[in-house]
Amino acid sequence: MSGFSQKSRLPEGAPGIRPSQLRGGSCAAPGDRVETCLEQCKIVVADDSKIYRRLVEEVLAEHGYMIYFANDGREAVNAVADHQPSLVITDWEMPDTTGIELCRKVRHNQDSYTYIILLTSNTEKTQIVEGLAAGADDYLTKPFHPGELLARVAVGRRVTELHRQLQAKNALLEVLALTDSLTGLPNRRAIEDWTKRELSGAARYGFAFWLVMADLDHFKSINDKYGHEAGDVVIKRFAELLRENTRASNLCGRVGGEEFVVALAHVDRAGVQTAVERIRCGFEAEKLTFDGTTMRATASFGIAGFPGRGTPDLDQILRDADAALYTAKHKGRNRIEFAS
Ligand code: GH3
Ligand code: MG
Ligand code: MG
Ligand code: MG
Repeated sequence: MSGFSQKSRLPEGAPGIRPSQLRGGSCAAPGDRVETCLEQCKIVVADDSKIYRRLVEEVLAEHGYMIYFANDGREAVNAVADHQPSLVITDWEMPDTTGIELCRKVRHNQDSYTYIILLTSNTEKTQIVEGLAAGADDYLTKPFHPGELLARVAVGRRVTELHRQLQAKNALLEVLALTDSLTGLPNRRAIEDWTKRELSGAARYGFAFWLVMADLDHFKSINDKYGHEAGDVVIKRFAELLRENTRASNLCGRVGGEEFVVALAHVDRAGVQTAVERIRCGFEAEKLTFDGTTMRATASFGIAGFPGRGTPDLDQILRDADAALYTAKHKGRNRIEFAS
């Protein structure tokens, strides 16, 4: 997109990866979706045979797995949805479904990767191929060897752990890619995405939308006089002020350098003027301190809007806000100008 002209650097202050949950408690006999609670690796065991549920439990429970039992397909689907297990160990034939059908359902619904092991008395290769094609990761034939079950579960656990780490890192990267590192505000890309969405909403539902371009005044001289770090302090404080004065339905961000954008919706011209004037006055009144030195700074603002009628043109709105900002600078800075 053309309008927002500067680039922000890569961010550092984004939310951390969610730690996996730890749970504890007492163990229960195999049966109706009983929780056998040891540590955090959750396994749903779906089998209509009580004997096999018990056999699986005997192998896994003492190795710290948290087991949820399901007697049939419906219970298994619910248990997977409720507990988001790392693994599902499923029987091939159950009263209301097949292990293959369960594989398909788990694959279809899942938010995070679940490793599926088919446990079957069926040694027919064609059926095993069918199971793997339906989404199973592995299979074991009944009667199973306890050590082999444990080993295959451990493989599954490693695979899901890797999947989940990757997923968490991707989520973090997504946040980082939209965050400005110095201020923690949304960056240029995030603002672009948001304003495009918001502007099309404004056109569809007929509400007003405003873009405010803000630029710190004589900022180069602040850097020259007090140093770059002091300049950063000023930028961060301005960002905080924007955040403090931005309602949940609006957005503010740093487009780069000492330039910021505020986007406001559902407000008239007088409302925008009041909101921006509050920011301008607040910043002007700030005593900014760095290394024991007190500094003062001001900012200029250019505002352009979409009235909620006609076809919006984001690039034009940005050009208009930029031009208004230029006028504010030209007229002496520390002031607000609306696009003509
Ligand atoms: P005007 O009132 O016309 O906007 O003047 P100005 O000095 O603010 O504008 P100019 O574009 O000449 O200078 C902007 C300065 O902002 C130059 C650049 O070094 C500085 N700058 C850009 N990004 C950062 C940053 O992340 N930290 C600091 N400390 N300075 C920055
Ligand atoms: Mg069965
Ligand atoms: Mg500038
Ligand atoms: Mg400036």
